[in-house]
Amino acid sequence: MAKLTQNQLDYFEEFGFLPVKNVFDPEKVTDPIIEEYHGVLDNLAEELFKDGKISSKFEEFPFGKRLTKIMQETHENHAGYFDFSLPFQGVKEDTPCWFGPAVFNALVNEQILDVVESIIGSEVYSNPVQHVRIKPPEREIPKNEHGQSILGATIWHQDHGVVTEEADETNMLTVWFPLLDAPVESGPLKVVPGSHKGELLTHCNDYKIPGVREIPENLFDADGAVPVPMEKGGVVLLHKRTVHGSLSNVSDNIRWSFDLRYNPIGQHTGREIFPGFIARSKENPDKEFRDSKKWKDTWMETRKIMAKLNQEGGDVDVPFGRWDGEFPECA
Ligand SMILES: O=C(O)CCC(=O)C(=O)O
Ligand SMILES: [Fe+2]
Repeated sequence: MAKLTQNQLDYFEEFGFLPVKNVFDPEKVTDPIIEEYHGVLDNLAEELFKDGKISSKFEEFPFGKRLTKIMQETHENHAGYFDFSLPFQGVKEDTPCWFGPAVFNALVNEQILDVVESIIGSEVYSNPVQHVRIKPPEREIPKNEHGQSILGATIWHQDHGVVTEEADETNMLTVWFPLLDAPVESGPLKVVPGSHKGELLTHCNDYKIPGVREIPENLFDADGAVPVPMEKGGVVLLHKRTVHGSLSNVSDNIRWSFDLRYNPIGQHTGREIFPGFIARSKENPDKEFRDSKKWKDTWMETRKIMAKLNQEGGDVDVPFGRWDGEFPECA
């Protein structure tokens, strides 16, 4: 297996992140995902056109431009349509999402799992905190009523802060990778080296931007942040307490990435209502889950369950966060 070197492990321990180039073959892993998402975008365009929400299906445009056109006409980012996850609130039985075979293939890619194993050991669980992010050039994206891009840079946070308290002791590792080259101008991750050695910091709701939760910059060394550009085929590893966000996409292309998470089998995922699975086990290799159809089915079951919980205006039946309430740091 392509294990990380001692130097790489030391770097991760010291700085709380690690860029690793050439982990997997993009032609085998991410290109098929791009292909798959062309179909997803076709479906979206078809639906919106049928509903009279867009003036054209924009079939003549390449993927990024087409998505941008759709966002410009609808003033919606349609992020959920592409995501292999679900919202925390207001899920319906037909809430859009995407759990395609090419996506699953990335979650169980052996080269990625080799890297993960180097950090968390050989008993690897695929944690369901996972997303795709497809961000058009920021200057082309509509703004919301607060003057904020409807799909802009990711604000400062720690991934530890997005899971529930039950996962406080979980050794969760984030694996971020681009589907297209992600140079600095495309808005890759930015991280604060060494910030993982501190505590879980307070995440403030509506701190600068209404509806957005972030860590105030006076709680960490924001000036010490560094961008982490990455080419396709490479991954960026993040410790769960490393403070990070993303830069803005000031390029002419879309910035397209996956962020996956893994933890040792048996530890709490921090989002237990969403389904995870055993991605690798040296102890019980027969338990390794490799059925993309079943994976999709488990999420479709979850969608049905979620459609009865956490509805708008109703009770919070299943909490997803820990930052409700007032914190002195947020004043
Ligand atoms: O890709 C982004 O903009 C943010 C990703 C992120 O926060 C993560 O991978 O944990
Ligand atoms: Fe994150």
